[in-house]
Amino acid sequence: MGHKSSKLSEKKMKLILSQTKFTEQEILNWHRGFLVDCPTGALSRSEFSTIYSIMFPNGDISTFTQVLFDRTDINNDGHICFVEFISTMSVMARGSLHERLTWLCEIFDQNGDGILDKSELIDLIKAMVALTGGKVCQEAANDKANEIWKSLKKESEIGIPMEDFVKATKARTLLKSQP
Ligand SMILES: [Ca+2]
Ligand SMILES: [Ca+2]
Repeated sequence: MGHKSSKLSEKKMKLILSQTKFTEQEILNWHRGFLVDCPTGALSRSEFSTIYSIMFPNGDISTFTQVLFDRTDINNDGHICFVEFISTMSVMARGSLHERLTWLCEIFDQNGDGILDKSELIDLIKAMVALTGGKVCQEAANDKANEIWKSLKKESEIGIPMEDFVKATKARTLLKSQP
């Protein structure tokens, strides 16, 4: 207590409460854990990757963590502060299926055109497998991407519109009893 970075200011707490689905107590717990992993209060790219590789040990999610870092670092200063970190955790941990799928699509839509091209789709599938605890395999991700590509891409389009992907994946996930 008393150390500047060890306490969340009231202003920051208010901001986080308004931007996330966590309660005040949960935010304090996250903050405590964040400072253990990161006593300086700001995560570098490599610290961020390390945390995620511990959280998702089953696959190579380096592409995902790189993209996620860029996306989470909202003010672009090369570090993730607690407010940036907790906003991302809120979507990952508390978002609805629709919110999480949309968020993932937005992360992987690297050129921001609202359409998933083939390589964006493959990276997205690899991340989804890793995030659900599966083992990531390039070949299986390619096969899955081809299957989705065939079923969702219309003749006239250059890729798959994000909303079509979200809708189809949501329907499939809800229908399936096993992931
Ligand atoms: Ca930042
Ligand atoms: Ca795109």
